[in-house]
Amino acid sequence: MNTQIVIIGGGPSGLLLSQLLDKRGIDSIVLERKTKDYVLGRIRAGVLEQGLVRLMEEAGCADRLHAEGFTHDGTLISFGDEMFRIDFTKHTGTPVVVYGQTEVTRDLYDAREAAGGKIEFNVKDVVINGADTDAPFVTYTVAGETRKIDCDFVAGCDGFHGVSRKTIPDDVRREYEKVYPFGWLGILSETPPVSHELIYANSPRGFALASMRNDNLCRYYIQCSLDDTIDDWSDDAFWDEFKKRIPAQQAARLITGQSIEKSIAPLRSFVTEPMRWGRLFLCGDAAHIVPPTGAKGLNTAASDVHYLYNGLRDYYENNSSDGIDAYSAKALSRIWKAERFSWWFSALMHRYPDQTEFDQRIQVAELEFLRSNDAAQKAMAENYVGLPY
Ligand code: RFL
Ligand code: PHB
Repeated sequence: MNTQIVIIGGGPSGLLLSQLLDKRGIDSIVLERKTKDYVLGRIRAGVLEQGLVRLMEEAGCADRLHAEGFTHDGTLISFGDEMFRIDFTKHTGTPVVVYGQTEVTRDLYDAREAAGGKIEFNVKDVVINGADTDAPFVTYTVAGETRKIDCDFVAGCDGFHGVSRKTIPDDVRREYEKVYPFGWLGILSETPPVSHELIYANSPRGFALASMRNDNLCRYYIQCSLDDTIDDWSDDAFWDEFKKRIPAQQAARLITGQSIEKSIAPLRSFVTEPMRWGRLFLCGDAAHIVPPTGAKGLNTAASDVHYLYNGLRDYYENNSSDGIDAYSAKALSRIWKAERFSWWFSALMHRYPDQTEFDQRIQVAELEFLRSNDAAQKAMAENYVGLPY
């Protein structure tokens, strides 16, 4: 077999890249380790920057997002019973859109299927060969049969645990990592949202987040210990704890219900450099991870896809390597800013095991400054809605 681009990973980055390339007549094959249902069963991001919305439009996949997504002009931040709002539209002229990653992925799968796109599921033993030569090829097995695809380029969109990043030799690859001493316990419940906008809550008992998917589907999180398992948290225990971490007024009107999904995610900041090795390009979680506090994971994956897609277009349409040569530096420059924002917002909102009373007073001082200072709010809003690309 052969194709122009082999895309490893059928998550949002891989599918979006494949769909955008197809619009320009550039051929790709997507290799996904899991089944489609498994990929669609992962409950992850909920907040989309305008950059991702524009890419979905360009990919011809934004109709449902426009019809069903919720435009949010701001977000709420609480500490104890104090709460204030960051107005995105006032400070930046740009809102965000609340629309689940599951739905983004579903829309992309629908579009790929409608266009007859090639996606192989349940692939195993993916190996990227000759990425540092002019003739790369990818081998894998599916249903016990080994297959080979010759290609021009490989896009590694296979997430944090994929094979693409590890294909880059140790003496070329540099990794930067920070692991946080807590996790997020998240639940999904078919209840109306406690607030029209997200609430990010700093409380003496730890962080909490009230998010949503639609008028009758909520996504709520609490900071938890890394030793906790979901069996330690009955629904009642979750709701009791969640209510203690958001302002009393909101807690009083919270509608609780049975959870339909419950999971614990560890928090990590991670960047690998460079994001290109020969004819292999890394995109999304394969190259970088942020703690979810700033809602940047899926959105940084989207900016990578934008730079790579435009670089590949330049290569095929204008016979120029300038775009792909600049890919790693351009993507990383934006990534590090999103890493900084996510790290800062995480540090502001969580309880750390070794936090002293001094550290806590500093958090409160910073929250009070943010509540009262227009310039600080503008900086926060600019980062939250997404830096330009
Ligand atoms: P994905 O989604 O991990 O997809 C990678 C795909 O590659 C497949 N794969 C392989 N396929 C073939 N061969 C192999 N060897 C393979 N190894 C892996 C995997 O099965 C998978 O299907 O990476 P991608 O596409 O780069 O997308 C990244 C996003 O999924 C991620 O950044 C976000 O979900 C992060 N995130 C959030 N991002 C936001 O922008 N806003 C948010 O509000 C937000 N909230 C979150 C989040 C992530 C969370 N968790 C659980 C990590 C909230 C949570 C709780
Ligand atoms: C979500 O809805 O899952 C979500 C929203 C905002 C975040 C993280 C997760 O910062």
